Amino acid sequence: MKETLARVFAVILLLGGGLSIGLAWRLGQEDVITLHARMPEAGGWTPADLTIAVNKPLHLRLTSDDVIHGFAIGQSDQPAVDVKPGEMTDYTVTFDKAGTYTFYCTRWCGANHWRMRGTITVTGETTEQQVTPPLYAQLGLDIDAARETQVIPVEKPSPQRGADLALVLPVYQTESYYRTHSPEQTWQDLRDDPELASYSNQQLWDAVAYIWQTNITPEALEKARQLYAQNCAACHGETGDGDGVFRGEQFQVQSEAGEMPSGHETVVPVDFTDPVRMLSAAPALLQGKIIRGGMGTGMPMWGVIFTEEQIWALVSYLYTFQFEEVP
Ligand code: HEC
Ligand SMILES: [Cu+2]
Repeated sequence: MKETLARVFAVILLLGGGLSIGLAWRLGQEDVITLHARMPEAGGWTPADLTIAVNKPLHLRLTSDDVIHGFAIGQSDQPAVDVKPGEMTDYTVTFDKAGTYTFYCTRWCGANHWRMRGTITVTGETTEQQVTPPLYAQLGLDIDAARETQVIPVEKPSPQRGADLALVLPVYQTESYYRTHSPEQTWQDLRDDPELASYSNQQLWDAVAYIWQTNITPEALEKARQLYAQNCAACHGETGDGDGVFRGEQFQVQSEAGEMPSGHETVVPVDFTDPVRMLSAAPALLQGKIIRGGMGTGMPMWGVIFTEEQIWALVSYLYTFQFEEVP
């Protein structure tokens, strides 16, 4: 009898112990959110909208229900992590500013990969922040207007050759000039300059390439090259000719509400090697398109993903498809 009692007691102890451990575990895990990744056609991120208070850590456990995805938060330095089927990846992030952030998939998981986004609302006091509108908006540029370069260079403009004119060009080399003028406008300004009357059209195009090159550092260009390979090449092509692997996909026009494509119209990715199109585009215009995306086309909006610096670097990188690069 005594022995049986002791046994029952032991079982109760064990059970009780187990229960309290379970309870402690649950309390500890309370604010951990399990975030499921699925290809956009199968639902994308679940949940797709997260909320956390400012300065409070957001604990996520990431897992995939189909293929490998990646997870990153836009405009953040925190590196992307892989999200694998059958595995849990812990990810913790703390926001020190209230606002809305975008998280997104970083691995090409299918034709709709870039639609795989979600939002994190960070609640708390919003500090008064002066938000400067992007340059294209400040300039009142109509970024959707049709453009066509009238004067096409015979040879690919070379910054190296253009450096010969460096001494006669100081006025045109400022960052604000570079960002607000298309290569063609810059060329025209040079052509109209009586001081430069003795130079040939091609020499002035080389000078335009030189002005471009002086407004981007090799480091920034290298970072942009990587961003382009990861985020843009699948549509615009490795060589910028618009012939990426997803070129064959139908670029369908989105509905006004931004729903998944259902329309019949298609728009193909822009060919960045086309001088008729690209030499008439100012950096401010390309920046605007990258920030905003192509209204209703397959061009994603990147404003919420990249920092301003990254977008300017990408813009400068796009001209490498027009100008010769200095080795
Ligand atoms: C899912 C496919 C897709 C991806 C990914 C994509 N684009 Fe595009 N992009 C397009 C399409 C389609 C257009 C044409 C849209 C339009 O004309 O409005 C376009 C247009 C543009 C334009 C406008 C060019 C012009 O002459 O008006 C720029 C600039 C651009 N993309 C840059 C980028 C950059 C930079 C990235 C990567 C960060 C990128 N795109 C990623 C599909 C894509
Ligand atoms: Cu994905």
